[in-house]
Amino acid sequence: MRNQYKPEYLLIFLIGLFTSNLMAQEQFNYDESKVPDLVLPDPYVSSKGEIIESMADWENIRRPELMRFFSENVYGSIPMDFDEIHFDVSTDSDHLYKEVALKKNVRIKVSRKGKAQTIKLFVFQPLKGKGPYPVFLLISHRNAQDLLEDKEDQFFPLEQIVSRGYAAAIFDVEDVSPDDKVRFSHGILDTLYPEQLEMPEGMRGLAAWAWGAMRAMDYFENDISLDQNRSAVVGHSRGGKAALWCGANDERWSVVISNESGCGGAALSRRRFGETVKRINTNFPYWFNDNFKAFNDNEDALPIDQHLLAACIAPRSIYFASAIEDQWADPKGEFLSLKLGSRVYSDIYGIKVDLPESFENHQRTIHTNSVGYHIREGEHNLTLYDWERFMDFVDKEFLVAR
Ligand code: GTR
Repeated sequence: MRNQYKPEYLLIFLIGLFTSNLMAQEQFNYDESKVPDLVLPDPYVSSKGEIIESMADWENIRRPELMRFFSENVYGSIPMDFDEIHFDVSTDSDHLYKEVALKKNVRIKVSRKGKAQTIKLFVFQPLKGKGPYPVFLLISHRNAQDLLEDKEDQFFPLEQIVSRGYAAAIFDVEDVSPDDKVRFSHGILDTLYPEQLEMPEGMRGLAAWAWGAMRAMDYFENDISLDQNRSAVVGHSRGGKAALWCGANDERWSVVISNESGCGGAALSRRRFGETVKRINTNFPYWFNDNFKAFNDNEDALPIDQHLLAACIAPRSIYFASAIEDQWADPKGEFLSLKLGSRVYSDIYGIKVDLPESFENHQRTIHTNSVGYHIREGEHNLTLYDWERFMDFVDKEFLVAR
């Protein structure tokens, strides 16, 4: 039979062409031998060529410049101004964890220029022991209510956290900036800071989540049973990127914990391994500011790399965690970033940081002064295993007796 032209053949052909093109573009490197040599910005040379030698040089010249570079080119700066903040607190005695914790439902209402946004913060405070309790705050991109109703899920193992003498707090990013390409502005960006949306260097989703964590910290400062001076901000993956930006901006956090945050978080952007800047900007254009798009396939032009974000958190404590099967997040790039960034802890602040020279792709935990790290077996996730390591580290940092 003679081959007849049918319009659907053309359609199938076009779909085939489109998907094969897409697949050809979507090549991500997982081969260590194909990673080019890394040339990274030097923490100790400013953009004007000044040599950074002292704590004063770091704090007055280099750190402010790096924070500006991250603001302008990556995350957007976090607006600090609002007119009013109000905390409406009710305690809840009938909940799943009532044997071990007092639950506080906090509604944080922030107003600016006649408009307001309310964030729900849940705080679980140990029933035993004596306050003020040190706090772990989780920036949650998973539905907080669901997590609190599911005892099996250990993404936020509040029973274990509370039983170790910590308060466990959580808010859902949905209340601040929904984790959605279309709806992301339907939170503080539309209500409180609409001018940010007009600015290519403005705040977008991740910086908004960091802003939300800062408002939780405002609450901790107002609750006498919580110890805001011993507080840790934790995030997993996209939440871990936000935790890092929050911790770098807000010096009230004494510990900053980033779990498997990968590209645009803990991992070095210049290392060609796993997720790329272009891919993250394409899939999640609302996480970073518009200027970051200029670095798609152009990471070497960035005035920073992610090790310098870790450095900006110094001398406060920092923790990176990776998972061996989470190659998309580039565990080696996360380790190297911590290793290189933590030089500032020792060189500038005189803290003896003892991380191994090289990355090893097997399960291990290293808790050194002010800097913690672990890599575990398994996939991309936040698990009880991770939390137990975080708590061991934070116990040591806060000297909490168990
Ligand atoms: C992925 C994204 C990663 C990471 C992850 C997550 O799809 O590519 O950068 O953030 O989502 O948040 O679980």
